[in-house]
Amino acid sequence: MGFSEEVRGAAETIRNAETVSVISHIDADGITSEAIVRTAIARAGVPVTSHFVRQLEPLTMKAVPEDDSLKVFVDLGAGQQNLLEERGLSVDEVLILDHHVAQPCETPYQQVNGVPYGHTKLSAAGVAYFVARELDSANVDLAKIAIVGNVGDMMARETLGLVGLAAEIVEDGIAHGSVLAIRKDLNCYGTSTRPVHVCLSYNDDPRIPGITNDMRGAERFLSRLEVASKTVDGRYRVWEELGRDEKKAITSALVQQLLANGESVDRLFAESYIFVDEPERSPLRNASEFATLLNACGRWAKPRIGSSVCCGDRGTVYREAEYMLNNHRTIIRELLGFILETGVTELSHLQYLHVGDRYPDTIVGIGAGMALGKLNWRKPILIMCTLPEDPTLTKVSMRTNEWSVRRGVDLQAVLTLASGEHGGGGGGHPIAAGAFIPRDAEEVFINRVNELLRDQLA
Ligand SMILES: [Mn+2]
Repeated sequence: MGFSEEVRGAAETIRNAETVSVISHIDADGITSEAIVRTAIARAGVPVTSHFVRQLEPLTMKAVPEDDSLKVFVDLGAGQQNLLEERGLSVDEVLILDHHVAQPCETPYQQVNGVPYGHTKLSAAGVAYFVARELDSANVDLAKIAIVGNVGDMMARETLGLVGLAAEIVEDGIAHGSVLAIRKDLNCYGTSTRPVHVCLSYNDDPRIPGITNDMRGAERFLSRLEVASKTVDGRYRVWEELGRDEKKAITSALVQQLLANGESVDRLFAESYIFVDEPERSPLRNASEFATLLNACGRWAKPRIGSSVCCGDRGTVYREAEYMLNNHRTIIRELLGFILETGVTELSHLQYLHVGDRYPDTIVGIGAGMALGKLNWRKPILIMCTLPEDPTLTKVSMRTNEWSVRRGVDLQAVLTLASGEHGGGGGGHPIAAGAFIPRDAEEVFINRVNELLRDQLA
């Protein structure tokens, strides 16, 4: 069986269902997956409800309703089939749409997953999109939301744009008229909402001497090029609204700057995805900023708000989502200040800090990522925090950058291995990963992570 057969089979199962319960994850990929699946199922005339979980583990299995509905697990489930089995779910009441590596399981649950077929750059939102399109070709309007999920799950980062099946979704979005793909845009976050100099100074992929982490340097850079930083009415301009010649002047100067420092220009450009049906300078205007808004909703326990925004809600719910985003940024700024003020402990291949119970574990990783650029960016950063709901556990978040990944660092591998040695669990990506460990193992664990990073760089 191939991926397309799995997609067709899933559409068939959904069509034949009396009612459906969707169980999804609270990050941008999970929220977009849920929005796509729920919309497509409702359009097919099947009653559907949904449930969000932070992760699928024994404690959160209670979110899975005990009824006769078809349970559709999205962005989770593949790696937790044993839990479905323990719960006594039968083959004909489960459908898994996921992109995580499947764990072996006795019960042959129906699944759509690109990974076994080599489609490793397709997130759950992408899988959900193909099932939705199979249910009804009119569901191509959901391509935009699928792109947000894929970009939010870092499917475009390594390859500087979506590739493979995810690129097919982009083509659908372009044909539908809601998506604009800019082939060689600046590889930078915040091109629709951030002042250009802020955008440039926050970017560390690639790292540009004199601009990265240097907001004044970035401002001077723009004024040297005679690019006006503000509009006539005094508002800061964003990258997206600059003229073609202004963009060209900036990127040419950045190329020169990188070459002068002997740095590669490989990562200066990337494909970006603009949603032409969203207002300019809105966080919904491009895929990566839209994903941040959804992550803000999910990390502060309001995934449904994000889901409603995906489904087109632009009224009071959208204002609440904007509030979540601003609040999210304020607390992350505080966390960043705390990390920098407190300082990290440096080991040979690692820098770390324990923030205790001051910040929710759902945002600690983001703070770690931001702090890295302001600390010794050559060493991966590890931040620990305690979990108020379980004082015996410590949540570990790690972040590094493309520079280290290119040199062999893989944080997911490190954390999975090191946490496994203490009966904990980890996951993520080479550049960003997290894990849970027993609290009393912290010290041994830190030293082990340092050792594993040294081995990876050897
Ligand atoms: Mn995902």
